[in-house]
Amino acid sequence: MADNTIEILKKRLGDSGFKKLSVIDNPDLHAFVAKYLEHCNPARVFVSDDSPEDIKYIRESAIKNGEEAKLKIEGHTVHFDNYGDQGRDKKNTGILIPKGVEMGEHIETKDRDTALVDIMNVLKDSMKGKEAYVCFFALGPAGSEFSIPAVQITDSSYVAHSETILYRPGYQAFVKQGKKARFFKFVHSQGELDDRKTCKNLDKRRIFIDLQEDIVYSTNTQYGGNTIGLKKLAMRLAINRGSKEGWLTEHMLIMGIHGPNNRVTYVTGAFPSLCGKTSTAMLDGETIVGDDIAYLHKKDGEVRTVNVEKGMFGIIQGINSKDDPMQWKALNSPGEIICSNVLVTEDKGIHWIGKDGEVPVKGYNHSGEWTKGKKDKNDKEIKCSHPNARFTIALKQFDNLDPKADDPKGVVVGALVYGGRDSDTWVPVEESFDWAHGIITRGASLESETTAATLGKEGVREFNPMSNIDFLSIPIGKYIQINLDFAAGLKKNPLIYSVNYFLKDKDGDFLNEKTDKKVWYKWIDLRVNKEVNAINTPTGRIPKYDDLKKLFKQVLNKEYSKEEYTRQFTIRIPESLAKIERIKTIYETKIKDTPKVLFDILEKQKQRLLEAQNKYGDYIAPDKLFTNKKGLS
Ligand code: SPV
Ligand code: MN
Repeated sequence: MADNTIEILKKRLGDSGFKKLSVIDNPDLHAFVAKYLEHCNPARVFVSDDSPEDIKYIRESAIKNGEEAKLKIEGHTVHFDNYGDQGRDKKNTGILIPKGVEMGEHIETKDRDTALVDIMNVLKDSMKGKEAYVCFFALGPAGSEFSIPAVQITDSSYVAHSETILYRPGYQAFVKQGKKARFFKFVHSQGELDDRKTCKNLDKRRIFIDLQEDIVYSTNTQYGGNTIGLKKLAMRLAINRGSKEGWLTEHMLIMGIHGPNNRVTYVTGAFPSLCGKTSTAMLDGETIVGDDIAYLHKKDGEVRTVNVEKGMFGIIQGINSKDDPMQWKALNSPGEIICSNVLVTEDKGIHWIGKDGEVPVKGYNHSGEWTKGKKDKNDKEIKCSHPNARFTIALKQFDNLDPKADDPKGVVVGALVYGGRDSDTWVPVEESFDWAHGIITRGASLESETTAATLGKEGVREFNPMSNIDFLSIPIGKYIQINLDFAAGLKKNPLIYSVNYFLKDKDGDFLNEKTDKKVWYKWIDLRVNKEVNAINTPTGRIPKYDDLKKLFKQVLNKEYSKEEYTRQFTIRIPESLAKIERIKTIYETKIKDTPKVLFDILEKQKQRLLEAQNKYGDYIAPDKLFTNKKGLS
């Protein structure tokens, strides 16, 4: 350790903290911690070595500091973010880039030199009078080749507490790896707080990602997506690192589908926020590995994946006893859970939009004291909870955790699924012809309609390749090329699917029930294991009616009619053509480094659609395509 680093650390950490840090033989780590503690100037510093006492200290600090309050059920707490700090702040989140580097218009960037000066100004003395926490985590399972060590400095006990629930402990990995640790670094300060312990200076909110130093800075915000370093902030660093090393970081759930004879097929799924990602990962009868972030590596000719996390930062809106029995049970049982931005009633119970039972007439929520009908400054009604209200829970609290969730080797990926909120184009489930066709026509063409949870008009389609657009730290064209190249050298490519849980008929009614998705995944398992045929369409391969009928009966005990099937699986040619035009235009006009093959694949799809349109008209029922064995694959 350099002399001045030792001096600073001794002064800042005290004996016990200094000892914990010096056990780790990594001068870069020491210099990093010393630099930001000296600059942010907290009154005290707590270093966690992941011991049960240290974890307990962090948990209790959140209550003592007033960032969390205890609820009626043992182990449950509530945390509030400021009324204007309820989601990811896309505008003030930026990748720092040196002059001359371009990321394209979809990726928010800031000039690196200017931003670093700015952030250091904002961070100066930002922790004054407060306690800072220095915590170590692993992104990925312990002892895994996939895993990346990470250190978090934060003055928020809520952030530190959330991370102890969501991520695997990392202190031992730092000790073991010493100088060899190639770690990510996160500096977070919530800045000044108001009486409610929420951020006061939202105008100074910044989330800056410095790829050069693998550091993310976050200030004047508390909302988890902006502050929990290991979540969406680490994702940007990991996408950049993986792009240089040949592996992928995806906004994907990982789940085990349980097929015949105790077979388990692992599937990953990418969905934009609020499009059913967590509810898919939690499908009953199946097992969850993860619900948000996956690292995918190639190993011995196979694709393997791990969950970067060990917990869930789940949306609480809409959780009810019928549709989400496992989350419901956890939310009604003792255990460690942080609920954020929900309604707290006098008896320390909670309520949220879509919970079973009557909405209470009053309570306390993200807007302060609340009574039914309360309006905000813009005359907008404040619901009992925020649509993006969340609950933070360790996956081990669920009975459906997959036994391989912590396997350092990860699980073998049988299929990748892409889905968005799409009212009129994609059928409920469809297989791609091959890897490149799937990456281009599913992943790279993913769109999702905006919901009430985001500001602005509802139902507007937004382009969101691989559901990863908010987290990209490399240009989109390059990212797509890396996805295409990922299949090189594989012995057997995972199959690629699109799913659509939101398809509507002409009257605007949903064509499927929420639970129907169970059947799509069982069908995917059968396809991956080559147990059923599928019908060729101009856009891919769809299930045969007989197979679905059988699965609906087996899985949901439901009579699935031919009429329902035809309505759901009719190929919509005008909508499919319009989608190709929209996607092509974006890649042509807005993305400079689009791989040429993207246009080739879209063009071929267009030609197939036009041919089919000529032959059968605008809307093609599956029966027309499946007249003989020739229509099957
Ligand atoms: C998402 O919005 O995709 C989330 C929550 O998983 S956040 O942490 O805000 O990104
Ligand atoms: Mn997410």
